[in-house]
Amino acid sequence: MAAETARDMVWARVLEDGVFRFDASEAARAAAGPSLSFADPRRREAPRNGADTPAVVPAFEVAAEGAQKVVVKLPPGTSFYGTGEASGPLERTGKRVFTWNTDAWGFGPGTTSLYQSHPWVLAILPDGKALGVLADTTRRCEIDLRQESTIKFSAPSAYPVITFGPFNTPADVMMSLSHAIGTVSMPPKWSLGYHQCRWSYDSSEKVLKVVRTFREKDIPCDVVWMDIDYMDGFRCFTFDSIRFPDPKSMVDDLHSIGCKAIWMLDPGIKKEEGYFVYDSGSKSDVWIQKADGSPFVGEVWPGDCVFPDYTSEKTRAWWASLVKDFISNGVDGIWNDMNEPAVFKTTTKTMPESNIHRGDADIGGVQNHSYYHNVYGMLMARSTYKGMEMGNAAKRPFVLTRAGFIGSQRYAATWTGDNLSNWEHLHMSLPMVLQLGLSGQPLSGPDIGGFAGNATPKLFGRWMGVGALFPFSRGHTETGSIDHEPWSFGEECEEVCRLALLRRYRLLPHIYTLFYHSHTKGIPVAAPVFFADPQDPELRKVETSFLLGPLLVCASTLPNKGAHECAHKLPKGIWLPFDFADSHPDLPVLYLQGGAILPVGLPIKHVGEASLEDDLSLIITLNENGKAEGVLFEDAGDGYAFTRGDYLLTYYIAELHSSVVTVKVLKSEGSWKRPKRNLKINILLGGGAMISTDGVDGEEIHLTMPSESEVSSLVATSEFEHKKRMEMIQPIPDIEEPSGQEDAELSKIPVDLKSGDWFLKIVPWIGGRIISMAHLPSDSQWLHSRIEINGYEEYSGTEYRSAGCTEEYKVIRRYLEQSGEEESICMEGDIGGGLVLQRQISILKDNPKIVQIDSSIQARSVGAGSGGFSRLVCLRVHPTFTLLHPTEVVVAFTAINGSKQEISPEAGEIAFEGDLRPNGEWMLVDKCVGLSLVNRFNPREVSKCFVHWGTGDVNMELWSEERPVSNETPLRICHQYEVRQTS
Ligand code: MIG
Repeated sequence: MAAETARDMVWARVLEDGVFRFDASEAARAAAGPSLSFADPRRREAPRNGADTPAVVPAFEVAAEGAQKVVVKLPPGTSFYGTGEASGPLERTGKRVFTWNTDAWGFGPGTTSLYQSHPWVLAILPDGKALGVLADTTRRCEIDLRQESTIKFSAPSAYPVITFGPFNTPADVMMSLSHAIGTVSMPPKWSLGYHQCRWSYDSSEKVLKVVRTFREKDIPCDVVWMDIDYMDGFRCFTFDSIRFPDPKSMVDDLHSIGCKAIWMLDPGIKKEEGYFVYDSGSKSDVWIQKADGSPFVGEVWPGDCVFPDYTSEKTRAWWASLVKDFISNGVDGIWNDMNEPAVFKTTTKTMPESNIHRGDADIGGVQNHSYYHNVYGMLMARSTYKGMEMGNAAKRPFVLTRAGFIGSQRYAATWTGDNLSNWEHLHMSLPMVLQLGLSGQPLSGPDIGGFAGNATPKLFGRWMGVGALFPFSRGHTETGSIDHEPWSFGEECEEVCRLALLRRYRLLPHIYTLFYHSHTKGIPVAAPVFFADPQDPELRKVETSFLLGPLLVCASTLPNKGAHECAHKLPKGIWLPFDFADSHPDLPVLYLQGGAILPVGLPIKHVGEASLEDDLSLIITLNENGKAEGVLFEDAGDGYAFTRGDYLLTYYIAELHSSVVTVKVLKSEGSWKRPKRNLKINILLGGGAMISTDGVDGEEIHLTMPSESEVSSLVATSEFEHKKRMEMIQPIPDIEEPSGQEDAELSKIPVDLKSGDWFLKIVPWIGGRIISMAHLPSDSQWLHSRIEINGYEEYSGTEYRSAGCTEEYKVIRRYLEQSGEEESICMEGDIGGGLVLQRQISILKDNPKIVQIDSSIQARSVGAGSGGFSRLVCLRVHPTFTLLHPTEVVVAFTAINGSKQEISPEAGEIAFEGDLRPNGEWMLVDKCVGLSLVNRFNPREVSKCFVHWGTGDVNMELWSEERPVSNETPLRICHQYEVRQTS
């Protein structure tokens, strides 16, 4: 019921020209909690003077309990971005995101909640102007972009909506947003080098060996990471005394070869008397409480844990002082993991929403966990940052956080969490990094090579090729995987990694300059290609290329096609390709925009190797008028002297006059003196060709342009040479089965079944499993969809993964809708002893709302001695469904005996037999979105129904009776799924 409507809506000018705050009503305005996204929350509250009026006005709808819906309607042809850390395509029309920080191991393109929350949408209007909309709530918020050109937010309590613009360009919106939420803290320059991580390099020797190997092999690297196993029994702020007996001296050794060390700190503190962190935290009363006021205890790595309540200054100060002491062990940076916060062995994967935070009044006061859940990670990072500052005020803190909220770039970098080693995740890593950039977080990157599973050489090399050009560049992999260092995948891959990283280091002067701009102005470092021309609708979905300022990086995420073989859509104007004589079929292709000067450095192996006196190069593409300009920021690379003017910011220009190009310093800023250094000038001509000359930096340098005909012959020669080079170079061989079957499986392509209301993905090579079951009208992905596990599967026995069943299924029939049939697939897998498991999956032609799965265990060649007929078999249907709202779901049905049943997650595991079985239908009800997944079956075929609630998922199993089968007596279960709207 809309108790309050647009009539009551109030608005105010805030922050700066073009920025407005809207509230559902005066009362809603008063009820809204303080901002946690704003760097200075008072700026959201203080009206500004001005005469401007909002061009875009949101419509509010408030339900009786205070839940608030906001709709922003924009002109047709609007494209959506932002929404923070979210998977799926870059252009977000058609998507729905729920802001709820979640430990999302193995997420897929359809996952709706990842580790971070950004209730923020960037809209590019049809004319190229841009508008940003922030729903300033910490609560679980639905961002619904399913309806074209319409933004819908809904959250359970009052919150203001802030609109930024429309402004002329998306960069203008991002700058304006940064005036609200702040910018990225200036990263130390070393943190823009390459980082090597794994779970875990688990001894000092191993850590040093890895770093020394980088040096021996001439592969650049600046940082090595210590994952949880460095700790003594996962106790934060401790070191394992055997494997890391003397961390300080290990770090001294690392420093002596130019490498930094980053160490993990999780929020879960082992509940153990005598452990100094637990004791001092208990004494200071810093733990999050249960509703009854006692400390909440949840299980994480160390076992039973308590959790610091970072919502109070007292707790943050306590944590920061621990961090400060920790720094003295030689800690260059800190990695905050598991801070959604993740809690093991719970259905919700986190702590109860009824837990109590004793937050300070200025951030919202005492509230339950549902209020602070999404900002917990950011507040942890904030206090970690503070502790690093206290530990060494002369250094810029470096913190990496997994969980975050809009604004967390002020304290920490981030990565895109536990991705998978496959091509889909390589692809997704590009839009994810871009999306974070468009949500205020410029310093991000994926686990290069993929976290879960084993990469193949090709995948790893390609991922490094593009990963080396992400703002944050770190290789990482899970425990138990094969080695994932640049040299772990054969010579060709190693060479690609070396080239990729040397490229990054040559570009570091530019990347560092971009970060200076991002820090001072709030523009993203890696931006989508449409930033170069927001009016061009064809650029708005481009997601395999991105801009680093005027530098365009074009990658390929296709296994069988290099970037040089793909057609890249270039923005209008002049874009000239170039390389560092390092072009390679497995590396991205680089272009420089007309009118740009790109500063590049030497191919160094770590940041400390560079000095201000080093040679510098400028790569130049002249525009139509024969002009170009560029900028370079230089300083000590760490510390804060730059804020007091101790830096050198140089604006270079190039101008062509009667066939002579003059390159000079237009102006410079800062108190650093320009050193005497060589400056190499390279003017791109096209096709990779360039003319070069040397001069002295700061002085005017002249270059004579070749004649037009000379230019075309230089271009032709260069193109020819380039082509020859690409043909000669050995690309990384495409070994599809390098190390165990799993990788091969990951690289196969699922069979799509798309018809009516459903879109299914089926993987015949993994037990004929369905890994995705998307209901199109509601945009719900029901199955828990990881390619290696879960989804919909069937067993031929009562044991989990019954022995004797081949994983590989044969597709024996496939009907497509186009051929006038219903969309269906029939598969068969050998389960041994002359038996097969046959499964037909169909979307019914006469009722496209229904998916039908018809399975049977049949006898094929059962004879004397085959073992078939005497074998007891049971057909067990085993689907795993994702719980989008784990606290608001139930399994509901009417039993054969007429009783009504509602099973909630607390039930854990429960079986229904005899009269207690559902009467032919049961359903998974999501009360939050008002949808139910109805599962119909024939009770005569089903002897037992079984519910198993897991962590964020549920199994609803159907078991046949257990008996032998013959030709005449197959075992069969035919059942259906349909989605029903429930109110
Ligand atoms: O439950 O510390 O995302 O990067 O290697 C897993 C071990 C905990 C999750 C992180 C991952 C890290 C891993 N952590």
